[in-house]
Amino acid sequence: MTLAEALLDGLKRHGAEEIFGIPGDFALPFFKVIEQSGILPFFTLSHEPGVGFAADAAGRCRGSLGVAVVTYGAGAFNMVNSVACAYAEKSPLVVISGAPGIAEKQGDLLLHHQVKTLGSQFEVFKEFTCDQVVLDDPRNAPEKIARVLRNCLEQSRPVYIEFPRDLVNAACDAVPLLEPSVADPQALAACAEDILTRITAAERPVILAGVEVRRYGLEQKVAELSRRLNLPVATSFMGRGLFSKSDCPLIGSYIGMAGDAAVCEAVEESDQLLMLGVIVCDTNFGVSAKRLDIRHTVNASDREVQVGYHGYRGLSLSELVDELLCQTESNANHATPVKPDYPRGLEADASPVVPTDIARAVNDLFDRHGPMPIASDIGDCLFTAMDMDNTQLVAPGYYATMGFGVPAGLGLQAATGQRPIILVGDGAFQMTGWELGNCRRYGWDPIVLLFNNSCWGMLATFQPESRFNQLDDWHFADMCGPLGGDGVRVNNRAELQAALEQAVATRGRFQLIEIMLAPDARSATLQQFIEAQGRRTGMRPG
Ligand code: S1T
Repeated sequence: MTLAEALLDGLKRHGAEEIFGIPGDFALPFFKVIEQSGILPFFTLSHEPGVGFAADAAGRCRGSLGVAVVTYGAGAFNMVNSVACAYAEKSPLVVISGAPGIAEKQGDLLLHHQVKTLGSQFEVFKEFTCDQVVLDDPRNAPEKIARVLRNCLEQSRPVYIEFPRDLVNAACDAVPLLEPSVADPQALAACAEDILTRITAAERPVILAGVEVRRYGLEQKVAELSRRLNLPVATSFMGRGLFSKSDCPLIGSYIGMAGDAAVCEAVEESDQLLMLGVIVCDTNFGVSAKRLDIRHTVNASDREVQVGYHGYRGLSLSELVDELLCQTESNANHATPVKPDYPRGLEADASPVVPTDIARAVNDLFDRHGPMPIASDIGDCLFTAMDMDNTQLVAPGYYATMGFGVPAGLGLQAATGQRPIILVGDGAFQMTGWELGNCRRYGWDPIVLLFNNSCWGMLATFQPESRFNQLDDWHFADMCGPLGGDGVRVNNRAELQAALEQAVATRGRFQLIEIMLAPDARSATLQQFIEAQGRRTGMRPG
């Protein structure tokens, strides 16, 4: 086989199911093989940030590799922010960049797309990928590809593969599957014992589950563990959407003082907090009422387990959860905690819409038609999502990049075949909303709920005196026809409910509902979040 075929076949055998990309001359030969070989389905989008977000989301919601293929320089650098997001939020994204051929590199001309040196791009991506390879020798390429893909999956972080264009058709062996890294069994047993002793001695133990639980496919196992140990489970803000399909004693999502008070109390008053795969960051712990007490905390993430003041290294979350299950017995008498009570029952009247109405309308819709997965951007739409039923959610809850929602929704539909709801603010829609124009070609039909408050609302909350946070009214709904979808603008609750029904009933075209909101209408969660952040940082909300 050729090096390009070996790479595609290796990606597939490591769990990739599709590719997102935008070609360029340094990547054209590889794109030709992608198309002609048909080894993996292939989708082109319009702008590299969207490519990165779509591939990231595809990997996130399937719990396997997402793949983004771009050209050298202008293409790859355009995707830097998306890859940074994937690194920060632990998403197994494979970045493949075309590159100048080995022969071309010998000449004395500067090559187009070259910035400083021909190695500059490699150095930039090295900073936020967990492993990298340049495929400059077909003889050792299979081993190197295998190493990089294994690290991508094991560390659940992006990796970078640079592919010189003159080696695409070089003869090459197949990519092997390497043995997984394994923890020291004695350390693993001791660590699990240590944790279980602490939980048995505690009065108010709680599990806080984060994104790694999804990344490593552990939802069912963690749910079983919580039943066995009779522990309530909260998710982190980033982990929202976990356990949507498992029978888990879930009490809600922990966002410190910004979120549900009962969840906040359960986590912060716990005398043994078992954090599984949580990103310990300011979106949850920065707004907590009190600091984490390390003495009463177990923190398992990034293949390390910190138990109080001592740590165990080289243990994956999967191995730890398996070992904890080995050391516990099933428990038919576990308590069922009170389920979170999300708002429902929208009054379909002529009142203007506020963000909580959108959550209410979506929950009512789920009651009538069944739950749908959600892709959300950052903005009040994500805080409003905390009032929606706990369905599958992909969102940049930690890195907080705008522009994620729309392309992530497309990635979600491509990867799972399920029709998603996309939540996005008007500011974020201005960045990557145009990727919706690619739906028609691929038959994607997401339902987009555009929160149009005609401003950068989160920023205006912090600094209301600044006029630059006001945005123009772009009338997004009017633009949908030529893009291949249907758009409708709604001004009140009755129109919102009718538009949602119409959207669900219309398949095969994307449906955009432009929900007009007053600039100062914000969800209670965002208001509390900004106030709590303000107390911490000294920035006072308006
Ligand atoms: N650029 C990018 C790519 N990501 C960002 N998060 C920002 C800038 C800063 C930023 C926010 S929130 C926000 C900006 C500009 C306003 C978002 O406006 P919109 O999408 O309309 O949503 P809403 O009106 O609900 O706020 C972050 C978090 O610092």
